[in-house]
Amino acid sequence: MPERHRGAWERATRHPFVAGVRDGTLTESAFAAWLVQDYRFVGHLLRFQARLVARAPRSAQAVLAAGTVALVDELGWFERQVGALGLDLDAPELPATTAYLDLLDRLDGVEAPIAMAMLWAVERVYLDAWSYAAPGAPAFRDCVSHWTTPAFAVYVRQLQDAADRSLSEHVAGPDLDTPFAEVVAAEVAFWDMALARRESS
Ligand code: HMH
Repeated sequence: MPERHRGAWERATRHPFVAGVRDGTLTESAFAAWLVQDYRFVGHLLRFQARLVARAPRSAQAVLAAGTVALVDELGWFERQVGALGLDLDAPELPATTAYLDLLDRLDGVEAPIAMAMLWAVERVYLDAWSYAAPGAPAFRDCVSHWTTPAFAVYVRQLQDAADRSLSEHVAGPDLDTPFAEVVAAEVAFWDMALARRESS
């Protein structure tokens, strides 16, 4: 799938935000804006994924349920990061965040195997983006290692396998390109949003 959308995938996974994490040129305020908005995103992703567990094929339940528990832990991780930097978790939701949450809500209404494939895309884009940033400038290393641990890579692979399996068993001739392009565009807009906040937040 990333191969068929090479240009867009690179814009999402080698975005200037991620390049700034890598070389240390990312401003603290852009990072702070991203952290607070991503906390909201993960909170919504948890709800999306919990509903997906409930409607997924039997063979996909284990990986989705384990991932759901991991998202609960991840919210705690965000709270610790945000607390350490003294940021406000109640900062307003920005438009690119709202647009991405709306996309998750739409994916909540598509067949479960397609929604699973899109969940894989959401996670894979982070694996690739943070891997591109690795090891990252010292200030951002904690984040980089969070999304580049071998366990996260294994999870992303398991999601892919589970999505492939349920697509082949349950959906004939799915259009994955349209929702995939939407996910990747939402990722680019999310990074753009954080970078645009570099002076103001
Ligand atoms: C915007 N995309 C965004 N945030 C995340 N935390 C992930 C993907 C991966 O969970």
